[in-house]
Amino acid sequence: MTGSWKRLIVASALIGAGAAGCATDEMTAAEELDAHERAVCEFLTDEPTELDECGTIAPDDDLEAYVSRVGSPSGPMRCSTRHLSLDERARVELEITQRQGVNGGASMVTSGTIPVYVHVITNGSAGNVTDNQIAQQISVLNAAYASTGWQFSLVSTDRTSNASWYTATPGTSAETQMKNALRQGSADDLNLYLNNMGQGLLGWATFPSDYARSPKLDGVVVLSASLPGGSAAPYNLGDTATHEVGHWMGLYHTFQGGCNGNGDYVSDTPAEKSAAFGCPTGRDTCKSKAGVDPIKNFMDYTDDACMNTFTAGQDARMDSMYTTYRLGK
Ligand SMILES: [Ca+2]
Ligand SMILES: [Ca+2]
Ligand SMILES: [Ca+2]
Ligand SMILES: [Zn+2]
Repeated sequence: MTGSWKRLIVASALIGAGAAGCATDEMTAAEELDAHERAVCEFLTDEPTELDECGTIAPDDDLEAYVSRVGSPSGPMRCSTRHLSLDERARVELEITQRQGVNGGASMVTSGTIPVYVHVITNGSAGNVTDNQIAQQISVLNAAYASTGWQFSLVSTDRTSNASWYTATPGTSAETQMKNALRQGSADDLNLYLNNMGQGLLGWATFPSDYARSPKLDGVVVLSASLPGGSAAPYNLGDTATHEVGHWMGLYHTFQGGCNGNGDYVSDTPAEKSAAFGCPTGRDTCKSKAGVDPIKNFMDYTDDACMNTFTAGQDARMDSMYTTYRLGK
């Protein structure tokens, strides 16, 4: 989609499949995982300093071997929500700080029930998730967000057969057409699209700070098969939606920015160098920073059965983001 990933694909095409096969044979499982983590890290950011930190996760030749064999971001790739640039992050921090200054922050909203409009996209035969699965998905969201004060209430479900929207990915004209046609409500309404985006992706979301610029694009898209009872094991307990709604509420990945800088701008989530996969208990990728990696956090990349936590700091950030960018907008 952007930057480094595309460049890597081009490089791997030049290397050719034969060379890749030799290199792959020499990689251990641990090296393979490191290479995958670096590929994900580079996929999600264009920031030069953060790309440099991605480069410390795995050596260049391991990454080249990995990409030349895999060919595109595949395997576990929880979400393709892009990391905001450092300039954009700075703007968001300024805007939410200014909002907190209004009436001493007295009008900050800390809880509420968010209306949900569900848009089921099929290709005519596949993708027709049931009303029961959608009800279960809303229940999963409400359980996950219970500690934050935020809850979700289904308003309506519509169903559309469209082969192009069924495989829509972020940044495409299919995404724009789908959302222009189907989006309901305003900034404080959640639009949840269910499709089969492909490319090994599970979902993507827009941030609250994107709303003013692109109101029609606002919302969350998740893989139909990630709903409770879907086929995307180990990502079929409904926490892809939990994770993507976290972005929609203003949260970044716990591993954003790696070990340095502001990370996810939440003080009670320990810094994490790269996305975690599976459920690696005790993982500690930022040894110089306090705490083990927050692998159970909904904003990491671990399996649905592994993630079960939003922190108090994340709750406060969601409250602040909602108040600044969504409330009454
Ligand atoms: Ca709250
Ligand atoms: Ca943090
Ligand atoms: Ca640590
Ligand atoms: Zn994400």
